Amino acid sequence: MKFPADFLWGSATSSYQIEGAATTDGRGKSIWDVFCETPGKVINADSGAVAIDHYNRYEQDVDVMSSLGLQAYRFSIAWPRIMPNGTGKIEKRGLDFYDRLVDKLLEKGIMPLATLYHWDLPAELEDKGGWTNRDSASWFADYAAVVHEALQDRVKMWATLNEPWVSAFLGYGIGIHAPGIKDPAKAFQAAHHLLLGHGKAIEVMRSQSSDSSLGIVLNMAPVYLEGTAPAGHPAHEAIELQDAILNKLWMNTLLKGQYPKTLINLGPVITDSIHEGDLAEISRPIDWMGVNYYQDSRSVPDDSAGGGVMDSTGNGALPGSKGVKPAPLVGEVTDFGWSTTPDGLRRLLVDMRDSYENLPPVYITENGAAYDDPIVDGKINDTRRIKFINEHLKAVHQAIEQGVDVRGYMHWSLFDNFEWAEGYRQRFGLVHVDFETQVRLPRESSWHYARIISNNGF
Ligand code: IFM
Repeated sequence: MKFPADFLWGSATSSYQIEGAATTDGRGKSIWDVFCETPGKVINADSGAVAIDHYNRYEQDVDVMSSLGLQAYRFSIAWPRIMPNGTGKIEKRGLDFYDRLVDKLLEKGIMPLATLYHWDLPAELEDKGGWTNRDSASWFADYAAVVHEALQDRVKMWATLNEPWVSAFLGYGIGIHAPGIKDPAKAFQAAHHLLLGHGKAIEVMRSQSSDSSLGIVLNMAPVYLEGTAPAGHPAHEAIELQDAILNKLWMNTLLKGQYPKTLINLGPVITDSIHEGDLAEISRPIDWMGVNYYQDSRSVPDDSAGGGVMDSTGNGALPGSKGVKPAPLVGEVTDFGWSTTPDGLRRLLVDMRDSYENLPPVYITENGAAYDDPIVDGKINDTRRIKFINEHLKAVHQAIEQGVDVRGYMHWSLFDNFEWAEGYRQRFGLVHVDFETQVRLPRESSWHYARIISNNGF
Protein backbone atom coordinates (compact mmCIF):
# COMPACT_ATOMS: atom_id res chain seq x y z
CA MET A 1 0.00 0.00 0.00
CA LYS A 2 1.96 2.96 -1.30
CA PHE A 3 1.03 6.62 -1.10
CA PRO A 4 1.52 9.16 -3.92
CA ALA A 5 5.18 9.96 -4.53
CA ASP A 6 5.05 13.49 -3.09
CA PHE A 7 2.84 12.59 -0.10
CA LEU A 8 3.94 14.63 2.94
CA TRP A 9 4.52 12.79 6.22
CA GLY A 10 4.66 14.72 9.44
CA SER A 11 3.51 15.20 12.97
CA ALA A 12 1.84 18.05 14.84
CA THR A 13 1.93 19.95 18.13
CA SER A 14 0.73 23.33 19.38
CA SER A 15 2.35 26.17 21.28
CA TYR A 16 0.52 26.15 24.62
CA GLN A 17 0.55 22.37 24.78
CA ILE A 18 4.34 21.99 24.59
CA GLU A 19 6.29 25.23 24.91
CA GLY A 20 6.12 26.03 28.63
CA ALA A 21 8.33 29.09 29.38
CA ALA A 22 5.13 30.97 30.09
CA THR A 23 6.79 34.12 31.35
CA THR A 24 10.02 33.95 29.35
CA ASP A 25 11.16 36.61 26.89
CA GLY A 26 8.23 38.92 27.46
CA ARG A 27 5.41 36.48 26.65
CA GLY A 28 2.03 37.90 27.66
CA LYS A 29 -0.73 35.89 29.26
CA SER A 30 -3.16 33.93 27.16
CA ILE A 31 -6.74 32.96 27.92
CA TRP A 32 -5.41 29.48 28.71
CA ASP A 33 -3.08 30.80 31.43
CA VAL A 34 -6.07 32.51 32.99
CA PHE A 35 -8.35 29.48 32.57
CA CYS A 36 -5.78 27.16 34.17
CA GLU A 37 -5.49 29.50 37.15
CA THR A 38 -9.26 29.32 37.68
CA PRO A 39 -10.05 26.60 40.23
CA GLY A 40 -11.93 23.60 38.91
CA LYS A 41 -11.38 24.19 35.21
CA VAL A 42 -8.48 21.82 34.46
CA ILE A 43 -7.88 18.34 35.89
CA ASN A 44 -5.35 18.45 38.77
CA ALA A 45 -5.14 22.22 38.31
CA ASP A 46 -2.55 21.48 35.62
CA SER A 47 -1.37 24.19 33.26
CA GLY A 48 0.91 24.71 30.28
CA ALA A 49 3.27 26.91 32.31
CA VAL A 50 6.09 24.34 31.99
CA ALA A 51 4.53 21.73 29.68
CA ILE A 52 7.37 19.82 28.01
CA ASP A 53 9.67 22.83 28.05
CA HIS A 54 9.94 22.78 24.28
CA TYR A 55 10.80 26.49 24.27
CA ASN A 56 14.16 25.60 25.84
CA ARG A 57 14.54 22.10 24.37
CA TYR A 58 13.48 22.71 20.77
CA GLU A 59 16.86 21.68 19.34
CA GLN A 60 16.75 18.29 21.02
CA ASP A 61 13.10 17.97 19.91
CA VAL A 62 13.96 18.67 16.28
CA ASP A 63 16.65 16.00 16.56
CA VAL A 64 13.91 13.56 17.65
CA MET A 65 11.86 14.54 14.57
CA SER A 66 14.88 14.00 12.39
CA SER A 67 15.57 10.56 13.88
CA LEU A 68 12.02 9.56 12.91
CA GLY A 69 12.48 10.84 9.38
CA LEU A 70 9.63 13.37 9.61
CA GLN A 71 9.29 15.37 6.41
CA ALA A 72 7.10 18.08 7.93
CA TYR A 73 6.45 19.50 11.36
CA ARG A 74 3.20 21.28 12.10
CA PHE A 75 3.51 23.66 15.05
CA SER A 76 1.61 26.72 16.16
CA ILE A 77 2.77 30.20 17.02
CA ALA A 78 1.83 31.72 20.36
CA TRP A 79 0.18 35.07 19.70
CA PRO A 80 1.02 36.31 23.25
CA ARG A 81 4.73 35.73 22.56
CA ILE A 82 4.59 37.96 19.49
CA MET A 83 2.17 40.61 20.76
CA PRO A 84 1.97 40.29 24.54
CA ASN A 85 -1.03 42.63 24.70
CA GLY A 86 -2.68 41.16 21.63
CA THR A 87 -2.27 44.29 19.54
CA GLY A 88 0.37 46.98 19.19
CA LYS A 89 3.79 46.28 20.69
CA ILE A 90 5.74 43.48 19.01
CA GLU A 91 8.02 41.30 21.15
CA LYS A 92 11.06 40.56 19.05
CA ARG A 93 12.31 37.84 21.41
CA GLY A 94 9.11 35.90 20.73
CA LEU A 95 9.62 36.11 16.99
CA ASP A 96 13.25 35.12 17.45
CA PHE A 97 12.22 31.83 19.04
CA TYR A 98 10.23 30.78 15.95
CA ASP A 99 13.06 32.04 13.79
CA ARG A 100 15.47 29.69 15.55
CA LEU A 101 12.99 26.80 15.44
CA VAL A 102 12.40 27.24 11.70
CA ASP A 103 16.12 27.43 10.97
CA LYS A 104 16.76 24.26 12.93
CA LEU A 105 13.94 22.45 11.09
CA LEU A 106 15.28 23.52 7.72
CA GLU A 107 18.80 22.52 8.71
CA LYS A 108 17.41 19.00 9.30
CA GLY A 109 15.43 19.01 6.06
CA ILE A 110 12.04 19.20 7.80
CA MET A 111 9.37 21.41 6.27
CA PRO A 112 7.78 23.84 8.74
CA LEU A 113 3.99 24.16 8.64
CA ALA A 114 2.94 27.04 10.88
CA THR A 115 -0.51 27.47 12.40
CA LEU A 116 -1.18 31.03 13.48
CA TYR A 117 -3.86 30.36 16.08
CA HIS A 118 -4.21 27.23 18.17
CA TRP A 119 -6.42 28.66 20.93
CA ASP A 120 -3.98 30.82 22.95
CA LEU A 121 -5.65 34.21 22.55
CA PRO A 122 -3.83 37.01 24.40
CA ALA A 123 -5.73 37.51 27.67
CA GLU A 124 -6.02 41.27 27.23
CA LEU A 125 -8.08 40.71 24.11
CA GLU A 126 -10.53 38.57 26.04
CA ASP A 127 -11.05 41.54 28.37
CA LYS A 128 -12.44 43.29 25.27
CA GLY A 129 -14.78 40.38 24.48
CA GLY A 130 -12.29 38.13 22.71
CA TRP A 131 -13.70 36.49 19.60
CA THR A 132 -17.19 37.82 20.35
CA ASN A 133 -15.88 41.30 19.54
CA ARG A 134 -16.03 41.94 15.79
CA ASP A 135 -12.68 43.73 16.02
CA SER A 136 -11.07 40.37 16.81
CA ALA A 137 -11.00 39.64 13.08
CA SER A 138 -8.73 42.65 12.49
CA TRP A 139 -6.63 42.00 15.58
CA PHE A 140 -5.95 38.54 14.20
CA ALA A 141 -5.13 39.78 10.70
CA ASP A 142 -2.67 42.32 12.13
CA TYR A 143 -0.94 39.62 14.13
CA ALA A 144 -0.89 37.29 11.11
CA ALA A 145 0.77 40.02 9.05
CA VAL A 146 3.57 40.46 11.59
CA VAL A 147 4.35 36.74 11.84
CA HIS A 148 4.02 36.02 8.13
CA GLU A 149 6.22 38.96 7.21
CA ALA A 150 8.93 37.71 9.57
CA LEU A 151 8.93 34.05 8.52
CA GLN A 152 7.53 33.83 5.01
CA ASP A 153 10.98 33.64 3.44
CA ARG A 154 11.42 30.20 5.05
CA VAL A 155 7.93 29.00 6.06
CA LYS A 156 5.96 28.23 2.91
CA MET A 157 2.90 26.53 4.35
CA TRP A 158 0.55 28.36 6.69
CA ALA A 159 -2.71 27.62 8.48
CA THR A 160 -4.72 30.50 9.86
CA LEU A 161 -6.85 28.79 12.54
CA ASN A 162 -6.83 25.41 14.18
CA GLU A 163 -10.30 23.94 14.82
CA PRO A 164 -12.38 27.11 15.09
CA TRP A 165 -15.34 24.89 16.12
CA VAL A 166 -13.49 24.17 19.37
CA SER A 167 -12.60 27.84 19.98
CA ALA A 168 -16.20 28.91 19.43
CA PHE A 169 -18.34 26.13 20.84
CA LEU A 170 -16.17 24.71 23.64
CA GLY A 171 -14.74 28.11 24.56
CA TYR A 172 -17.84 30.31 24.35
CA GLY A 173 -20.71 27.81 24.05
CA ILE A 174 -20.30 25.29 26.85
CA GLY A 175 -17.25 26.77 28.54
CA ILE A 176 -15.18 23.63 29.00
CA HIS A 177 -12.31 25.41 27.26
CA ALA A 178 -10.92 28.91 27.73
CA PRO A 179 -12.33 31.50 28.12
CA GLY A 180 -15.00 29.37 29.82
CA ILE A 181 -18.12 31.18 28.65
CA LYS A 182 -21.42 29.28 28.50
CA ASP A 183 -23.56 31.13 26.01
CA PRO A 184 -24.48 29.53 22.68
CA ALA A 185 -25.28 32.92 21.15
CA LYS A 186 -21.73 34.05 21.89
CA ALA A 187 -20.41 30.84 20.36
CA PHE A 188 -22.07 31.72 17.06
CA GLN A 189 -20.67 35.27 17.21
CA ALA A 190 -17.21 33.90 17.92
CA ALA A 191 -17.51 31.44 15.04
CA HIS A 192 -18.34 34.24 12.62
CA HIS A 193 -15.49 36.46 13.79
CA LEU A 194 -13.01 33.57 13.64
CA LEU A 195 -14.04 32.98 10.04
CA LEU A 196 -13.80 36.67 9.25
CA GLY A 197 -10.37 36.82 10.87
CA HIS A 198 -9.31 33.88 8.72
CA GLY A 199 -10.44 35.70 5.56
CA LYS A 200 -8.69 38.93 6.52
CA ALA A 201 -5.49 37.06 7.39
CA ILE A 202 -5.55 35.27 4.03
CA GLU A 203 -5.88 38.62 2.26
CA VAL A 204 -2.98 40.24 4.08
CA MET A 205 -0.66 37.21 3.76
CA ARG A 206 -1.39 36.96 0.02
CA SER A 207 -0.47 40.60 -0.38
CA GLN A 208 2.84 39.93 1.39
CA SER A 209 3.88 36.91 -0.65
CA SER A 210 2.55 35.03 -3.62
CA ASP A 211 4.40 31.84 -2.87
CA SER A 212 2.97 31.08 0.57
CA SER A 213 0.55 28.16 0.55
CA LEU A 214 -2.36 29.25 2.74
CA GLY A 215 -5.04 27.15 4.38
CA ILE A 216 -7.14 26.50 7.47
CA VAL A 217 -7.48 23.48 9.75
CA LEU A 218 -10.93 22.16 10.64
CA ASN A 219 -11.99 19.36 12.94
CA MET A 220 -14.77 17.54 11.18
CA ALA A 221 -16.48 14.17 11.22
CA PRO A 222 -19.46 12.38 9.73
CA VAL A 223 -22.48 13.12 11.95
CA TYR A 224 -25.23 10.51 12.03
CA LEU A 225 -27.98 8.79 13.93
CA GLU A 226 -27.69 5.11 14.74
CA GLY A 227 -30.96 3.26 15.18
CA THR A 228 -34.25 4.62 14.02
CA ALA A 229 -36.44 7.44 15.16
CA PRO A 230 -39.96 8.03 13.86
CA ALA A 231 -40.58 10.97 11.54
CA GLY A 232 -40.96 14.13 13.58
CA HIS A 233 -38.68 12.89 16.38
CA PRO A 234 -36.40 15.74 17.56
CA ALA A 235 -33.40 13.49 16.88
CA HIS A 236 -33.61 14.29 13.16
CA GLU A 237 -33.44 18.01 13.75
CA ALA A 238 -30.62 17.54 16.27
CA ILE A 239 -28.47 15.62 13.79
CA GLU A 240 -29.04 18.23 11.10
CA LEU A 241 -28.06 20.99 13.52
CA GLN A 242 -24.97 19.11 14.74
CA ASP A 243 -23.83 18.54 11.18
CA ALA A 244 -24.43 22.20 10.38
CA ILE A 245 -22.35 23.33 13.35
CA LEU A 246 -19.51 20.82 13.12
CA ASN A 247 -19.06 20.66 9.35
CA LYS A 248 -21.19 22.90 7.14
CA LEU A 249 -20.77 26.13 9.09
CA TRP A 250 -17.09 26.06 8.13
CA MET A 251 -17.11 24.30 4.78
CA ASN A 252 -20.06 26.21 3.27
CA THR A 253 -18.85 29.63 4.35
CA LEU A 254 -15.24 28.99 3.32
CA LEU A 255 -15.88 27.24 0.01
CA LYS A 256 -19.31 28.45 -1.06
CA GLY A 257 -19.50 31.83 0.63
CA GLN A 258 -22.81 30.84 2.23
CA TYR A 259 -24.05 29.91 5.67
CA PRO A 260 -25.90 26.59 5.77
CA LYS A 261 -29.68 27.12 5.64
CA THR A 262 -30.15 25.24 8.91
CA LEU A 263 -28.20 27.96 10.69
CA ILE A 264 -29.71 30.90 8.83
CA ASN A 265 -33.08 29.53 9.96
CA LEU A 266 -32.00 30.11 13.57
CA GLY A 267 -32.48 33.82 12.86
CA PRO A 268 -30.82 36.84 14.50
CA VAL A 269 -28.48 34.72 16.65
CA ILE A 270 -26.70 34.04 13.36
CA THR A 271 -27.72 36.79 11.00
CA ASP A 272 -26.95 39.70 13.34
CA SER A 273 -23.21 39.00 13.10
CA ILE A 274 -23.12 38.84 9.30
CA HIS A 275 -22.34 42.20 7.71
CA GLU A 276 -22.37 42.95 4.02
CA GLY A 277 -19.21 41.69 2.34
CA ASP A 278 -18.27 39.30 5.15
CA LEU A 279 -18.92 36.13 3.19
CA ALA A 280 -16.83 37.34 0.27
CA GLU A 281 -13.96 37.91 2.70
CA ILE A 282 -14.42 34.56 4.39
CA SER A 283 -14.50 32.65 1.12
CA ARG A 284 -11.31 34.04 -0.37
CA PRO A 285 -9.57 31.20 -2.22
CA ILE A 286 -7.27 29.04 -0.15
CA ASP A 287 -4.54 26.68 -1.34
CA TRP A 288 -5.25 23.73 0.91
CA MET A 289 -7.54 22.54 3.63
CA GLY A 290 -6.51 20.74 6.80
CA VAL A 291 -8.69 18.03 8.31
CA ASN A 292 -8.31 16.96 11.92
CA TYR A 293 -10.09 13.68 12.43
CA TYR A 294 -10.51 11.66 15.63
CA GLN A 295 -13.89 9.89 15.62
CA ASP A 296 -17.33 10.04 14.05
CA SER A 297 -20.10 11.95 15.77
CA ARG A 298 -22.58 9.15 16.45
CA SER A 299 -25.83 9.52 18.33
CA VAL A 300 -28.88 7.45 19.18
CA PRO A 301 -32.39 8.81 19.68
CA ASP A 302 -33.17 9.90 23.21
CA ASP A 303 -36.77 9.93 24.38
CA SER A 304 -36.14 11.36 27.83
CA ALA A 305 -37.40 14.88 28.49
CA GLY A 306 -34.94 17.76 28.40
CA GLY A 307 -31.50 17.72 26.85
CA GLY A 308 -30.06 20.23 24.49
CA VAL A 309 -30.82 23.30 26.56
CA MET A 310 -28.84 25.37 28.99
CA ASP A 311 -29.92 25.42 32.62
CA SER A 312 -30.04 28.63 34.66
CA THR A 313 -26.34 28.34 35.53
CA GLY A 314 -25.39 28.05 31.91
CA ASN A 315 -24.57 24.37 32.16
CA GLY A 316 -25.91 22.29 29.38
CA ALA A 317 -25.38 20.88 26.02
CA LEU A 318 -24.22 22.06 22.66
CA PRO A 319 -26.94 23.22 20.31
CA GLY A 320 -28.17 20.13 18.52
CA SER A 321 -28.28 17.71 21.39
CA LYS A 322 -32.00 17.67 22.17
CA GLY A 323 -33.55 14.32 21.34
CA VAL A 324 -30.25 12.47 21.03
CA LYS A 325 -27.57 11.01 23.26
CA PRO A 326 -24.13 9.63 22.46
CA ALA A 327 -24.15 6.21 20.80
CA PRO A 328 -22.35 3.35 22.63
CA LEU A 329 -18.60 3.35 22.09
CA VAL A 330 -17.13 1.21 19.32
CA GLY A 331 -13.69 0.05 18.23
CA GLU A 332 -10.51 0.17 20.33
CA VAL A 333 -11.76 2.78 22.81
CA THR A 334 -9.06 5.29 23.76
CA ASP A 335 -8.09 6.43 27.27
CA PHE A 336 -10.07 9.58 26.52
CA GLY A 337 -13.16 7.40 26.07
CA TRP A 338 -13.31 8.05 22.34
CA SER A 339 -14.46 5.44 19.84
CA THR A 340 -12.25 4.49 16.94
CA THR A 341 -14.09 4.73 13.63
CA PRO A 342 -11.41 4.75 10.93
CA ASP A 343 -13.74 4.32 8.00
CA GLY A 344 -15.35 7.61 9.03
CA LEU A 345 -12.21 9.37 7.83
CA ARG A 346 -12.60 7.86 4.37
CA ARG A 347 -16.30 8.76 4.33
CA LEU A 348 -15.59 12.31 5.45
CA LEU A 349 -12.98 12.85 2.74
CA VAL A 350 -15.14 11.36 -0.02
CA ASP A 351 -18.11 13.41 1.13
CA MET A 352 -16.05 16.62 1.13
CA ARG A 353 -14.95 15.92 -2.43
CA ASP A 354 -18.52 15.15 -3.52
CA SER A 355 -20.07 18.17 -1.80
CA TYR A 356 -17.56 20.90 -2.69
CA GLU A 357 -16.41 21.09 -6.26
CA ASN A 358 -13.79 23.73 -5.43
CA LEU A 359 -12.32 21.68 -2.58
CA PRO A 360 -8.58 22.44 -2.54
CA PRO A 361 -6.00 19.71 -1.85
CA VAL A 362 -6.51 18.22 1.59
CA TYR A 363 -3.97 17.43 4.28
CA ILE A 364 -4.78 15.34 7.33
CA THR A 365 -3.38 17.83 9.83
CA GLU A 366 -4.24 15.80 12.95
CA ASN A 367 -5.20 12.24 13.72
CA GLY A 368 -4.20 10.26 16.76
CA ALA A 369 -5.24 8.59 19.99
CA ALA A 370 -4.58 8.78 23.73
CA TYR A 371 -3.22 5.44 24.95
CA ASP A 372 -0.97 5.26 28.01
CA ASP A 373 0.94 1.99 27.85
CA PRO A 374 3.58 1.27 30.49
CA ILE A 375 7.34 1.47 30.09
CA VAL A 376 8.70 -2.07 30.26
CA ASP A 377 12.46 -2.61 30.08
CA GLY A 378 12.91 0.87 28.66
CA LYS A 379 10.34 0.34 25.88
CA ILE A 380 6.71 1.26 25.34
CA ASN A 381 5.00 -1.25 23.14
CA ASP A 382 1.88 0.77 22.27
CA THR A 383 0.25 -1.74 19.96
CA ARG A 384 -3.15 0.01 20.10
CA ARG A 385 -1.64 3.23 18.72
CA ILE A 386 0.09 1.23 15.99
CA LYS A 387 -3.25 -0.33 15.08
CA PHE A 388 -4.88 3.12 15.13
CA ILE A 389 -2.27 4.50 12.75
CA ASN A 390 -2.56 1.53 10.39
CA GLU A 391 -6.35 1.65 10.23
CA HIS A 392 -6.52 5.40 9.67
CA LEU A 393 -3.82 5.38 7.03
CA LYS A 394 -5.69 2.63 5.23
CA ALA A 395 -8.77 4.86 5.28
CA VAL A 396 -6.74 7.75 3.85
CA HIS A 397 -5.31 5.47 1.18
CA GLN A 398 -8.79 4.28 0.20
CA ALA A 399 -9.98 7.89 -0.05
CA ILE A 400 -7.07 8.64 -2.38
CA GLU A 401 -7.95 5.57 -4.46
CA GLN A 402 -11.49 6.88 -4.61
CA GLY A 403 -10.19 10.09 -6.13
CA VAL A 404 -9.79 12.46 -3.18
CA ASP A 405 -6.75 14.71 -3.47
CA VAL A 406 -5.10 14.06 -0.09
CA ARG A 407 -1.53 15.33 -0.01
CA GLY A 408 -0.24 14.49 3.45
CA TYR A 409 -0.73 13.14 6.96
CA MET A 410 0.40 14.70 10.26
CA HIS A 411 0.07 12.49 13.30
CA TRP A 412 -1.24 14.04 16.52
CA SER A 413 0.84 14.30 18.45
CA LEU A 414 4.57 14.11 18.22
CA PHE A 415 5.00 14.38 22.01
CA ASP A 416 2.83 13.78 25.07
CA ASN A 417 1.67 17.22 26.10
CA PHE A 418 -0.85 19.42 27.93
CA GLU A 419 -4.22 18.15 26.80
CA TRP A 420 -6.28 21.25 27.67
CA ALA A 421 -9.02 20.64 30.28
CA GLU A 422 -7.70 17.08 30.69
CA GLY A 423 -4.35 18.35 31.92
CA TYR A 424 -1.53 15.85 31.45
CA ARG A 425 -3.53 12.69 31.88
CA GLN A 426 -4.20 12.03 28.18
CA ARG A 427 -1.09 10.94 26.37
CA PHE A 428 -1.27 11.38 22.60
CA GLY A 429 2.44 11.27 21.79
CA LEU A 430 4.39 9.12 19.42
CA VAL A 431 7.07 10.07 21.91
CA HIS A 432 6.50 9.58 25.63
CA VAL A 433 7.51 12.46 27.89
CA ASP A 434 8.25 12.09 31.59
CA PHE A 435 6.72 15.33 32.85
CA GLU A 436 8.98 15.34 35.95
CA THR A 437 12.33 14.80 34.27
CA GLN A 438 11.42 15.96 30.74
CA VAL A 439 13.03 12.81 29.33
CA ARG A 440 11.69 11.95 25.86
CA LEU A 441 11.24 8.25 25.03
CA PRO A 442 10.01 7.33 21.54
CA ARG A 443 7.25 4.73 21.75
CA GLU A 444 7.27 1.71 19.44
CA SER A 445 4.58 3.48 17.39
CA SER A 446 7.09 6.19 16.52
CA TRP A 447 9.47 3.64 14.97
CA HIS A 448 6.51 2.05 13.22
CA TYR A 449 5.55 5.45 11.83
CA ALA A 450 9.18 6.07 10.84
CA ARG A 451 9.11 2.85 8.78
CA ILE A 452 5.88 3.90 7.09
CA ILE A 453 7.49 7.23 6.19
CA SER A 454 10.63 5.65 4.79
CA ASN A 455 8.54 3.18 2.72
CA ASN A 456 5.99 5.85 1.76
CA GLY A 457 3.39 3.37 2.93
CA PHE A 458 3.29 -0.18 4.13
O1 IFM B 1 -4.81 18.10 21.68
C1 IFM B 1 -5.82 18.42 20.78
C2 IFM B 1 -5.35 19.47 19.81
O2 IFM B 1 -4.91 20.62 20.47
C3 IFM B 1 -6.45 19.86 18.86
N1 IFM B 1 -7.05 18.71 18.26
C4 IFM B 1 -7.43 17.62 19.12
C5 IFM B 1 -6.27 17.21 20.00
C6 IFM B 1 -6.67 16.03 20.90
O3 IFM B 1 -7.73 16.39 21.72
